[in-house]
Amino acid sequence: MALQLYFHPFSSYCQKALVALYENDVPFERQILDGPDSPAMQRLAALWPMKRFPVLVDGDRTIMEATCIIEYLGLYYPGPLSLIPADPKEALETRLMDRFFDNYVSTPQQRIVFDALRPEDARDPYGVAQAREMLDTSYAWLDRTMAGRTWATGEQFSLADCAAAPFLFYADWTHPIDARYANVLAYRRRLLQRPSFARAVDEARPYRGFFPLGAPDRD
Ligand SMILES: N[C@@H](CCC(=O)N[C@@H](CS)C(=O)NCC(=O)O)C(=O)O
Repeated sequence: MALQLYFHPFSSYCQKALVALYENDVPFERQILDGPDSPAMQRLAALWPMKRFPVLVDGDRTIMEATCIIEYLGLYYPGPLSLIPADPKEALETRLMDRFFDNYVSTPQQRIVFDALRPEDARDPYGVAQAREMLDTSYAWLDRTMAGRTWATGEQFSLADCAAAPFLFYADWTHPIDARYANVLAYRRRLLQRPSFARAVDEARPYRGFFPLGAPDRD
């Protein structure tokens, strides 16, 4: 039975998993979560009560969390590109950068976007200001870290780049990356040119109207 991916094309965490699938041309069936009452969403709720996505189903196994999905693909469906280095010390560097993108780029970015979706009287300006401050700190740290690197950990495209691609994409829409962070901006451009991510971005184009802060007319 084919792998099933429960996802939405516009979701950043889903794009993280899609980049890994596309990098190695792994075949899978699309279970698109098109609305809270869709049949796919009902099946997802039965598989994973948190109802967070992406979720991968492989026969009777359910794998949640984008990072774990990518680790799972590497173990059970390996392709020509290994997204987690075989060397454990290099693998640690990859996981470290992956954690950075999840926790310090995506988390504050989502906080700002989800705040915009709240009713006006339930908004949290203090939390949004903190999230913006964290993104500024992240951009500054990443700019220093990326000096002389092509991809997140050096010259090898990895799990960490699968995370960086959608998270920097949406972070720049949400809280623009200042021109002084030239290394981060150049890295974001390289990610956009990577065919696996370019495909995910193209597939998500029809949904840009969903972006609550207004999608910019670029990328
Ligand atoms: N920790 C999860 C986060 C997944 C996540 O937050 N996905 C978002 C879409 S980008 C989601 O499920 N949103 C639906 C919701 O919050 O109810 C992962 O790494 O996969």
